[in-house]
Amino acid sequence: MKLFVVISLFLVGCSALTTKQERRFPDDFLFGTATAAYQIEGGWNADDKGESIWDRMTHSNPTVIKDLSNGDITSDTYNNYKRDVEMMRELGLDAYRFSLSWSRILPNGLANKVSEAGVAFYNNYIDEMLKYGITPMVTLYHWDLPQKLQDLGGFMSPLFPEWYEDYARIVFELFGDRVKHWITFNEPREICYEGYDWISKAPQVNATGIGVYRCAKNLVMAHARAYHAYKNDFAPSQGGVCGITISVNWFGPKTDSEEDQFAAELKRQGEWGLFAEPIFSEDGGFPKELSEKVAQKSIEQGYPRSRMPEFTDDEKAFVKGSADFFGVNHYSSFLISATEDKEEYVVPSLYDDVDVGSYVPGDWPTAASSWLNKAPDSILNALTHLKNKYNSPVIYITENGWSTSPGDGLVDDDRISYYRASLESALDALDAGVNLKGYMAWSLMDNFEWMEGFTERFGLYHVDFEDPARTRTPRKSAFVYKQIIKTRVIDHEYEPSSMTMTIDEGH
Ligand code: GBH
Repeated sequence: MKLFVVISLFLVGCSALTTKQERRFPDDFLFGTATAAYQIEGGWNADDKGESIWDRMTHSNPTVIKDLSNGDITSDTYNNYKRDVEMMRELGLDAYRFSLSWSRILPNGLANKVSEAGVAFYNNYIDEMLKYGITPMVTLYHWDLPQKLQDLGGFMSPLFPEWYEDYARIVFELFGDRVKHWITFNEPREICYEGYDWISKAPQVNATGIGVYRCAKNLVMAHARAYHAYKNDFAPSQGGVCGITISVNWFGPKTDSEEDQFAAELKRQGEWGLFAEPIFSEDGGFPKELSEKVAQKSIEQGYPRSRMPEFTDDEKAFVKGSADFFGVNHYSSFLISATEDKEEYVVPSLYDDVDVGSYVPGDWPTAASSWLNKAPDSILNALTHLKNKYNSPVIYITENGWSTSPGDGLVDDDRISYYRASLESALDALDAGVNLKGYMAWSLMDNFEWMEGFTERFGLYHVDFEDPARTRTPRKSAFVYKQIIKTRVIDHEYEPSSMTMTIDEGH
């Protein structure tokens, strides 16, 4: 009898193990890491590279960056790209997401002059990845607008979609024989809201309550122009896909009340609906409830018309469906209230238009970045919402990661626990039928964290910014991520046996 109990316990144990092992990521799931040009490249004026809005802002107004730093050299990928690819091989990555610096390719921003040196740099980087079977996933725009285009109005200019299409065509032509995954823009909300409304990032144009919506429309039109250019003139011969990356954090209602549920919906519309709705929804155009609210407030505030522009029917039709996939940058969750947790918002502004409160429960761990928390079911909630709302689009998680402080060392157990929780949540999303095809960890290595400079670290690899060689050293999380990629399973017990990195056979 005793033996029987022992044996059946053993069997139960085994089957629990097998069920656990059945929670595997599919073999064709793309595991990667992500970076962005201005954050890692350096070489800010190498060869004939043109000035970007981040070069201009950090040089002319250095105190806006927390540690007075800038991206002039940063991780110096411009001189270290082979080491970067070696790190990708060490991790066993399937894919690598990075962005192109527009003014490195077109020093004037406009298409009259292409930089040979700039193109050579990206050719070398891409070819080095392909040599080792790593799939490049390329973002055309990750925030570093050529300053010359800013001088002409940047995202406020009605000409912006035209400039962007010209740039996109050049890039597809140059690299499309080898690059099959294109992302037009990284995080429109951050571009438009933080650049033209809340002015927390370059170009810091104070057009609050107006700039964000104007930018949103121009950006979405630019995206659609690049998408159609690709589908009509490049995809037939090159055979790739083109999408957009939007920051989709999760905003749920703080209580079950109808007011809070509506508040959460308004918040989602203001955070990412502005960009997702015109592209992915059935109806097209800006989100309905938010549009109505902005129109009404605008009139009350004495404006002759809504501060939010409209899309014509032709424009709606042109933009609708203009993405082969939805790129999701996901970091945090927030609970939204119609009445509580509100702050004083500038009038007019996107936040004042949305006019809700945002709350983070005390038991959700927070990273070195104030806005970054570890919430239960964060990815599952965000992705199932997108699936239901937008008819099951193909989704890539194009960023997800955790920040630590510079002194925190190489043993980053909090980051590991965040990654494991995120990936469990991604598996839950797969189980729920979300069409999720890949996951890019932010970030391959420490880099210039925008307004926070080098005071927040996101890397699987530590970068020594004091060292002219910018030596890269794997953190513990690098070994854990590597193991997950290799086995396609999240083993919560796994501990690396040493901190020495090697390249596995076949990579
Ligand atoms: C991503 O943005 C970016 O794409 C990437 O370049 C960046 O390095 C990475 O995240 C990590 O930050 O401090 O309260 O003013 C994520 C979305 C939106 C997060 C703006 C930081 C600033 C909020 N980001 N937010 S606050």
